[in-house]
Amino acid sequence: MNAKEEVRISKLLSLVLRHRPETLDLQLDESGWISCDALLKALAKRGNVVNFEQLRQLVENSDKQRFALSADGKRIRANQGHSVSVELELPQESPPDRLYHGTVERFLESIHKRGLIRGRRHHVHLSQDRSTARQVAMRRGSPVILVVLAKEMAAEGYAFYRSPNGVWLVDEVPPKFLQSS
Ligand code: HQG
Repeated sequence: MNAKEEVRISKLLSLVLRHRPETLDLQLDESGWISCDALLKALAKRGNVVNFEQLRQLVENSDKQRFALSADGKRIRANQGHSVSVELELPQESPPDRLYHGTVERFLESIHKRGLIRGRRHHVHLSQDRSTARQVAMRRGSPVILVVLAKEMAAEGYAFYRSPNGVWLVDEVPPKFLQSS
């Protein structure tokens, strides 16, 4: 697959593995996994002929490590970002002092009132560093970076999870734990 083709298939996989498995007549198990075999067959049925080695490379090359293969290589799932109900069973981890969230000006008023909310996703996504947060925000416009007082939140009992691709996940961030940078 060339790079353009890989991006196209990666976008299709994000749709199927996070949001709409029914697009390819597929079902995820309760932890979000699906058999690679079933996935490749369903893709081929719709004219996207991909072999296992190409799929393995796509998982490996994914800029944000969006997908994971099971240890035996038989199953695949999205690392995070789901809107369908899945239990990722991610380990709870102690966050660093500060985490970052990239957003845009037009959301700030609401964020100051309600804090960060997860919307359609399972969690609010936080970044380990400012530059990653900036990239996340740039999908929507001119970036505004918010500092999250992660350690203070954890001390008050909020659970933090870390996805294998380094994204930090929390259920919410109340306004008192947010600072402008
Ligand atoms: C905003 C991409 C109003 C929030 C990225 C964000 C990331 C509020 C938007 C991953 C709000 C939600 C996630 C409130 C939060 N009022 N707006 N109270 N609370 N928001 O896409 O963090 O390419 O669901 O600031 O790289 O932007 O999908 O979350 O702007 O890792 O792999 O509501 O998605 O990765 O947007 O991005 P999203 P996000 P992928």
